[in-house]
Amino acid sequence: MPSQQHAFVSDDPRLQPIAEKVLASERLSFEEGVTLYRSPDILAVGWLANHVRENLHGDVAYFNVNRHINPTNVCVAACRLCAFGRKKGTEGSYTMALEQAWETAASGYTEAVTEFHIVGGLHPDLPLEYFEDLVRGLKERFPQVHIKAFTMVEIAFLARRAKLTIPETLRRLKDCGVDSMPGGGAEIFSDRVRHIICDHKIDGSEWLDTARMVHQAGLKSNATMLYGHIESDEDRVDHLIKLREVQDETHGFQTFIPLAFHPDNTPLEHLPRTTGLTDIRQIAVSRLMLDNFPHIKAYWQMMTAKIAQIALRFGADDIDGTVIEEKIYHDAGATTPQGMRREELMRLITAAGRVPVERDTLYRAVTRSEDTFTVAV
Ligand code: V47
Repeated sequence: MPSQQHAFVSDDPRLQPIAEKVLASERLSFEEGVTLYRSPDILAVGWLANHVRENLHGDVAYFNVNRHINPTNVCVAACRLCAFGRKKGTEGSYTMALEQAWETAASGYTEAVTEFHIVGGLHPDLPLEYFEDLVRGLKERFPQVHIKAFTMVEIAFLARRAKLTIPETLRRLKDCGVDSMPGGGAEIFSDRVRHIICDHKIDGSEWLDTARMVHQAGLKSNATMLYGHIESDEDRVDHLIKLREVQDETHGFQTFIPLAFHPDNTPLEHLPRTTGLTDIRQIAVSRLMLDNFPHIKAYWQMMTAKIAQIALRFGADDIDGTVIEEKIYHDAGATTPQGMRREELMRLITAAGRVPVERDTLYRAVTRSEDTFTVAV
């Protein structure tokens, strides 16, 4: 049952004016965002986030049946945050032949997937045509499946390599069947932090500009934030506000996904992992600051199924999908399973007191019979 009938109470007097604004649907400021990160009253922060979440989505919690495909881990960048990327020709590096990528798409669970989530390294030699052929081949073989592919970082890289503008690159990718873009590569927009954790990537303003162009091209995208490394509370609020500003302009973001840094096998291995409370608070603050984002995702693979369940009461309305085979987090020490069955995702959501709704990538309800699906339009 939605819990909005209870009144807001908190031992932290700094939360009272924030609560008044949230209850009046007013936008929170930078300083108020910092206060939400620092308040000891996590239950009150969560209550407010849950209030917003239930106003938007009632008791519904979304999941999807998807498959991740990482065509290559070869990457010219050497981001300190990453355990996935390899230099070309070094041990553990791989690049899928197209046939292999299409076979990967078909393998795994028998449940018909509604989405392919495709991201990979910045390969020095793979031309734009490889990715166009990859996507075209997937569309031929799986015409019903939505293709959510290539982060802003990959798009900017592919455009530069092909000597095309970003809008031209987007047009080509759209023409061969890309339907939307995932939210990765945003990390933290602060230049100071970016120089340390991902020096070779596009900077924060380029990421935001690329997202703008994606949305102007008529494609939806997601957005992420990598937290739990060397960023400050102020860096996190700055990141959220920059996303909120682009969203005011374009309305092209669907979902925000906060990603907890996993340090294993990275040059930042000495950093501690985030705690459950940090993860929960991140979900709640995201829901409260991103007043123009329809969805907040508690990505179960990253935060564990148990924390994702709790997050459904602290602002999240989505736990992501079956995934089938995850590499980026598992290379960095994630201990969650590689994938999860549809039934299990539904059980987790139901046990959290929410109503599971299978969605497609555009948040339309999916109805299944046998191993096929239809989408409500
Ligand atoms: O861009 C890389 C992050 C992202 C590490 O859009 C790491 O629906 C933690 O973006 N520890 C890829 N994080 C994942 C991603 C994503 C996942 C699920 C759904 C969607 C979506 C997007 O993972 C990267 C980077 O920000 N990452 N290495 C690490 N060691």
